[in-house]
Amino acid sequence: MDRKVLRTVRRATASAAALLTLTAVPAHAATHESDPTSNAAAALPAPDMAGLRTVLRTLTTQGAPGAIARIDDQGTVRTAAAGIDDRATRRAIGDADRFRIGSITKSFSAVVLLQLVDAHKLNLDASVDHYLPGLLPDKRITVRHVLSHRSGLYDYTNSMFASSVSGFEAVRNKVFTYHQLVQLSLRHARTNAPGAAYSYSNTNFVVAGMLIEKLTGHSVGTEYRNRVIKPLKLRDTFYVHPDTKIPGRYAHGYLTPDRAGAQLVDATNQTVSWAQSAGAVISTTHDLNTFFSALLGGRLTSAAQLAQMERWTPVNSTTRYGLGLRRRDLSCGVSVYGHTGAVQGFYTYSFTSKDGRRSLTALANTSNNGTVLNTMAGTLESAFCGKRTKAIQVSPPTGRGSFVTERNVAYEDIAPGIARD
Ligand code: REY
Repeated sequence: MDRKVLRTVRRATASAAALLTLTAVPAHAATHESDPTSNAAAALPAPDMAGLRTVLRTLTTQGAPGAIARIDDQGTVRTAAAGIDDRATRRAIGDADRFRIGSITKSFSAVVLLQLVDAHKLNLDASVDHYLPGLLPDKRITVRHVLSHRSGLYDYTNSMFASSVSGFEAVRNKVFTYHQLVQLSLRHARTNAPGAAYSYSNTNFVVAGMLIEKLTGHSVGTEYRNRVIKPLKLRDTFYVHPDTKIPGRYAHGYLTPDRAGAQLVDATNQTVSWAQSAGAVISTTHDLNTFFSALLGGRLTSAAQLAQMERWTPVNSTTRYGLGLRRRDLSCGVSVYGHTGAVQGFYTYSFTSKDGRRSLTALANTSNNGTVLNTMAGTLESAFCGKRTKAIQVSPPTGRGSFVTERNVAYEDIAPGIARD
């Protein structure tokens, strides 16, 4: 790659990372701030496609075999790709490739539950115990606490994946019940009192899956299909648990071992039973853009329930969490709405504008690589901030060093428990 281009990307990535500075925003009870105004797609600068392609190429130099991005903008489609989707055949990665979306599944689960609120079958402020008696040890934990990661339920994946490759191999073909996963969490002390702090935990969205099954009498797969996949005609979106294969054309996912220099592990085939309603959906860039456009465009829930999803708890200086929904504040002042996903072999970012009319989904087919994850944040900058070459100076409020390592910030953003890497 051209040296100058690479330098520009490095600067852009560094400035994006600086903006992700962890200023340790105290995650008290939800603050419910309102959103910045005027983030409608029409008011956004044109996407920077050259910048986006450069970010994708950079990802392939940082350890991702391949990377793709797709922008859907009021009927205009823009795609970019770099690298390969299969290290054995060396096939080029492409926009039609299906992949595992990890925690973006949480947004699907939240939508199902908010539709149930719309149908008066669920009350966000009721105790989980009201619907699932005896499951949790603390009756003060509400449905809202669970969907906003404020329950204090320990994330059992922290201990499960303390060693990334052996932890993964131990569960890749396992089938867990939801109860078993909750029990794994309850072996550990809770991280906070209900409602007192934000602490990202897969356990919360396992409980969400249990609520879906209890209230509807159907599996989460059936509910995703009936309430999201079919109405939005998402032809490339699947919930196949406990099947281990991705149907049709797909990108292989390559897990990066903890030991530097070790060979990537092909992690494509797995049950994802350790995540289920917290992370087991399969999709494409097209379908995820359609999903978040529909959600923010108000086509999946009532306006009242979308407003509930957008009651924000601070995570760090640039990220907030609603109900199964993230908000990221970009360097140009634009806020975008969506989710990130990390499942072995796949990192995904999927975000849309306030009105849902411009969406970006980006995939890199590796994981457990903090550099790749952070560089991916650059796809949001290119897609929503357009051409911005000037590096932004971040002055830390404390006067201490502001350049917290990219690795910490990104891991915190996806799942804080992984930060110990
Ligand atoms: C699980 C470990 C990450 C991923 C996780 N994913 O909680 C949910 C999400 C569904 O937020 C694994 N990391 C990796 C490790 C770290 O094993 N020791 O990066 O492949 O999407």
